[in-house]
Amino acid sequence: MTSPGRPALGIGMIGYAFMGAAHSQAWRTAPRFFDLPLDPRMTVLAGRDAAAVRAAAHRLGWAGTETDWRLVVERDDIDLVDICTPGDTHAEIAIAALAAGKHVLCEKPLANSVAEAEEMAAAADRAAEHGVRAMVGFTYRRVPAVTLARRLVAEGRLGQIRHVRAQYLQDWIADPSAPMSWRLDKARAGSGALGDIGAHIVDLTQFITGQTLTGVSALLETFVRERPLPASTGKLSGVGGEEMGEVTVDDAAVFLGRFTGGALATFEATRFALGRKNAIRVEINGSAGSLAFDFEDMNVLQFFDGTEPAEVAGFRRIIVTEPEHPYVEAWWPAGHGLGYEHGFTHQVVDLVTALAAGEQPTPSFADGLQVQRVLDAVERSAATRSTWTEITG
Ligand code: SOE
Repeated sequence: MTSPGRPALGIGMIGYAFMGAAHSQAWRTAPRFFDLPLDPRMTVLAGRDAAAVRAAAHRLGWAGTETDWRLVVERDDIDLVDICTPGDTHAEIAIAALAAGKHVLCEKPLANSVAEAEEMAAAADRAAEHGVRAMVGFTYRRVPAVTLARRLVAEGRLGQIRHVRAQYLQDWIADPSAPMSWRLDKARAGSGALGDIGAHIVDLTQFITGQTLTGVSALLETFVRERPLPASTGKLSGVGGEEMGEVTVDDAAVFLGRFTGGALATFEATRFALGRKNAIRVEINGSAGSLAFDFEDMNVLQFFDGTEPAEVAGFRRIIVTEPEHPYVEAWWPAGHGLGYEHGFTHQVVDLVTALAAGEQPTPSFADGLQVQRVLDAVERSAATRSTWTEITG
């Protein structure tokens, strides 16, 4: 679909697995439901396997394909590069794209190390001098109930924040026979549950509270250290004689933290919480009220107003589907609910709106770098068994 009369925004996307599919639906859907100031064109999809990338482009709605991301970055009809590849390629692609004058949307976590994230943030600063923008994809910020939570905190409805409790619970590798994948390989993913899902709750809690973490004390654990390889490249050591690969990342991360405003925080990120599929839970207690969110009930925000008389006070279950709620007016009548994919669509809406206004979209690469510093502090704290590790920089 094209929007005549609006400046075109040529998109080149790199990668087409889970995140590529999620971003593709967002680029397809955003202009159909929202009145965007620019006309995003799904111009080219890049992947190394020519036949596979052609099939993916056809399925996901991309006009053309390339088998080398460098060719995407060089193309004159590309204004924005959308990076949906594993973390080990983020820095190289993003820095090259920004140097070529292309806006960048990069999947989270921003990078596999603080050093890479620093280079990316510096590249984004240089590009911003020429009006070229970079954004990192912490998409859960754009769940309407989460955006509403931030709004309530900013309005002072919670008073002074005292406790932040956050969990990200999944169970997709709780079974030891679940195969190796790039997400379990430190060289490709940077870290395990910590960077993949812990990064989300660090970003979410900082986003909702408007504060940042100042230090952490952490534990990391890898419960299953070898897993069957899907390909035939590993050593033979499994019980059934199957080829096994070494898991080089954490399976779970648990840490304490303190926020700039003095709030005490607890975080838990695990892929071993049997029965919990994508339970992102955030609970915040302030001097005037409390909030609770659970992604497994993502259209709901629980709010306790501590200023109400005790005889009627209690957590209220706000169904966040009213036209007054963030992003909702563009969608369905009240009560009809949104899903996982809508966060990605809202991300495109906010990004395109900021680009058209010549403004910096958020979260920026500097925000992504700050989250990376938190992840790094967690790893250092766990490795040194130190009781407290400051987040500096
Ligand atoms: C896998 O754990 C994963 O796909 C993450 O990589 C995503 O960021 C999260 O949204 C869902 O789970």
